[in-house]
Amino acid sequence: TTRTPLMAGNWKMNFDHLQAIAFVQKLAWTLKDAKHDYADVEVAVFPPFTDLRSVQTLVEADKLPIAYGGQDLSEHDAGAYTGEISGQFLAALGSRYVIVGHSERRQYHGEDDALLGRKVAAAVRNGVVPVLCVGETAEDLEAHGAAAVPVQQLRDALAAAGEVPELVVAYEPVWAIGSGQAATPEQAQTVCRALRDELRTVVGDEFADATRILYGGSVKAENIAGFMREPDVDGALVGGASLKIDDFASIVRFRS
Ligand code: G2H
Repeated sequence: TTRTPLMAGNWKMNFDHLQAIAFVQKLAWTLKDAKHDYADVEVAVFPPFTDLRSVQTLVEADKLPIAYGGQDLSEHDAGAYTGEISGQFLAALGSRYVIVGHSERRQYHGEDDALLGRKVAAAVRNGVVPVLCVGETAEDLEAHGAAAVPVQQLRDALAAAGEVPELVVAYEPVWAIGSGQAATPEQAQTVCRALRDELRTVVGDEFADATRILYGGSVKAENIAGFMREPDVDGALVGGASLKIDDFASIVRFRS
């Protein structure tokens, strides 16, 4: 890739704020010892909302080269929406990114592409970069092949979003998530390429060439290098392996 790789840890519902501080501190130490190995890699973590203030305090106090953000956000900025967290609040805590449309939100909370487009717009409105997740289920794969559904999801979300100055896309085949069965680098490349072509058509060449497209789904220290050799894979969204310091640090240092 000619783009700066992004290695993102999606903690899902793991680590309270004390565990979060301990983890980020230790991650920073581990990476500092190997600074030359990851000089050109951007590292981001996505803790639960209740950890974000603690992570911000630590990152700002020690000037750690670690970005962070929320795992979701409301389509609204404020108001009578019990239980929701807005892009405004995430921005106020220094969040650089926010995950939008993770398959677990699509599956367990019924989030559809129109809603996700409005969430992308809410992130943009507040100066937070959306990490839009797309991906096909095993049934989609069987019925339509790998790329059709993720490309359609991207198209529909962008149509509902309006103007998006900066975006990260995460391709996460649902059948590969938490299953231990990752896609092959070739499969990931095929879909990431199709997603970039879609950005080229809908937004334009400059935007398509600048946008990081990540692979996610059972990424581990052992398989990251293979994905990163593909020209259209610009990083990873890592779940399980992002909760273990050594595994996540090895993923960040995929070049060594
Ligand atoms: C996909 C991924 C992180 P895992 O959900 O977003 O999780 O790496 O555990 O498959």
